Amino acid sequence: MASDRPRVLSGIQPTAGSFHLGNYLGAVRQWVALQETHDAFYMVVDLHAITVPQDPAQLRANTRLAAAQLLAAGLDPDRCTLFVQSHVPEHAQLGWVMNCLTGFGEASRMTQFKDKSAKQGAERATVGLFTYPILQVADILLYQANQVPVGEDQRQHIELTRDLAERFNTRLGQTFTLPEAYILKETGKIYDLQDPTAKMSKSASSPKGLINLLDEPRTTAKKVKSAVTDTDTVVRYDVENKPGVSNLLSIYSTLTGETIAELEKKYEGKLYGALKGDLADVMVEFVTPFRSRTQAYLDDPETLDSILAKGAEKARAVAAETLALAYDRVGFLPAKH
Ligand code: AQP
Repeated sequence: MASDRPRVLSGIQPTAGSFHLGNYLGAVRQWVALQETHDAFYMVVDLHAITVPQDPAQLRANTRLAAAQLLAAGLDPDRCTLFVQSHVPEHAQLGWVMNCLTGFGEASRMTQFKDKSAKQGAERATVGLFTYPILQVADILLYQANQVPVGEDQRQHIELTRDLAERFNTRLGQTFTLPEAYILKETGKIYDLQDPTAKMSKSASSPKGLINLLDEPRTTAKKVKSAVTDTDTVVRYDVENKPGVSNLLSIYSTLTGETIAELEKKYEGKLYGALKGDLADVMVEFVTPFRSRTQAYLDDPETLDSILAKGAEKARAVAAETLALAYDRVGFLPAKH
């Protein structure tokens, strides 16, 4: 594997059965493209998943399902390293070191924690949920990643990663690469189809605005056709005044490669129904083969597990080297084997 390429690292949680359109357009689609130009490490972040309660059998199934969806989306194990986070114990090990470098106030400012803990009641939130951004810092630094392809909601965590890497390097000597967020303007935030000012999210209050890629295509088409727009009739990209239509245009444009300007022209003089109907067709065309490719990987769990085993081995080789350096810098006495 070429190692003179810049490195990317990213992860996705196995917390819902299906990926949603926000996960795909905000992150996974970029992962697929970046494996061609970068030394790419992608993982299913099961350690992050248990920051909220998980049924063990379901978590195992969802971990395989997440890997199957990543492969179905186009990740190629010969072009990237695909693995499961818990298969590489160095994540938790470096996570602890980074915990000890993070200020309590600094961690308290993470808006994702505030949002997520508010949803489930702050009292019930786990300490793991509070510190998950710091585990994410370790995830990224272990691979000396240059770029981290994620959605807009993760920007603050990449900033935290840079801050902690810099702090560690300054106090203990140059150890970690400072990563940059790789966030596309057009798809960094995909919005809920029923509430186009809120992020599309698996924990939205209603499933109507959430497009799950593994849903029945009929359901998907229906959700697109009943997307909330506005009382105006002009198909125009204007996030401020027409968030619903703008969201549909972003999704349409990304999936088909047609520019927003081309789409505005195409729907000139037409009603929103025409835009929604066509986008529903585009979505169905996209999800139908995605669903069958995912199923094909699930039908062959041995191949899937062996892809993940090879990925973990490759990931560990890199992670172990970084952890050893970090442990040495911290001053841990080396273990004699
Ligand atoms: N709406 C979105 N638009 C763009 N990118 C998004 N991502 C998530 N939602 C959007 C990006 O997807 C990647 C994986 O995120 P995750 O592992 O946090 O997946 P999730 O738990 O399914 O994401 P949710 O739905 O956002 O979870 P909750 O409801 O728990 O908050 C990340 O790169 C993320 O930015």
